[in-house]
Amino acid sequence: MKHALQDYKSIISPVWCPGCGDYGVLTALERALVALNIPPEDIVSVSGIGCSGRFSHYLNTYSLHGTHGRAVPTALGVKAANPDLTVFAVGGDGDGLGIGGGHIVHAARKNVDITYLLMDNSVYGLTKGQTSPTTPIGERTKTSPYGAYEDALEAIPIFLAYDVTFIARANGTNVKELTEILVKAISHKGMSIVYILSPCRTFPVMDPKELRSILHPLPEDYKPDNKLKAMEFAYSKEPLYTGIFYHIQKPTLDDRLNREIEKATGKNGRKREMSVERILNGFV
Ligand SMILES: Cc1ncc(C[n+]2csc(CCOP(=O)(O)OP(=O)(O)O)c2C)c(N)n1
Ligand code: SF4
Repeated sequence: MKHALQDYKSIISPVWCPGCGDYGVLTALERALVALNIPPEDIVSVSGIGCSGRFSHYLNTYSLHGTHGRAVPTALGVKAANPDLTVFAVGGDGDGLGIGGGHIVHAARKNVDITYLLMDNSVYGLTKGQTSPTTPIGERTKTSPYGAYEDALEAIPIFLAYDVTFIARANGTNVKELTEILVKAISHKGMSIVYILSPCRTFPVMDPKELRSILHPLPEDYKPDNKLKAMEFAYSKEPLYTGIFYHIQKPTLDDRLNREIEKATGKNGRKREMSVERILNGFV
């Protein structure tokens, strides 16, 4: 059956402010799902807390709106339990790089096959405009009235150091480019992070026009298999590159777990059958 855009649209309408960058991200993800024709019932979207954390309500898929900073480990658990599902983790820079920052490295070490949409607006939007881990130094916010005094975190070099197997940066307002990147990220076998610049309109830190003027796609001959080259391009501020910085293959968490199950039981781990009934019977 061929799925249409309407199949992925939730009956709940987004309550984001008019002009919020998150609208573009939702549209791009819906288009990517149409392109890949993944049945909505085979998808789970797990989100953290924040304006971007509302995302999971707005997709007509199974969804889990979890706790602040825990989208990645929760999505990891979902994928480990049922590897046939397409699993998304979704959240903001506060959720993913502040309170939840410690989780990314461990998901990366396992190379769990999830797609993480990290929507960065360089501010805490939901709680009304506090400084976030990616607020540029000197920027005035509600909690930094004299300008942010900490260094902003460099997300892409950190993901590279963690050896996340698919790393991309995209502009949330460029729906065409983001859709193309999401199709590749979802198709990738292993952990993918799509780091999306998604400006907040109500507590603006990034000016969308200024942002567009410095953004540039990675060069056409750029090859995403060289981590040192990727680091060099990731640190560039002007231009600020968009596209796929890094893309390599490694065993996924599912591959690793299956190997362990085979070692322990001598049976093909992929054929493990799990059901609530079976687990409960184990206690009888
Ligand atoms: C444990 C915990 N601490 C703090 C909060 C308050 N809180 C809710 S959302 C949020 C930050 C959201 O910022 P971000 O992740 O950047 O998302 P945005 O709203 O900008 O999309 C905070 C601090 C919370 N809900 N739970
Ligand atoms: S406060 Fe900012 S991030 Fe939140 S919905 Fe409004 S524009 Fe979007």
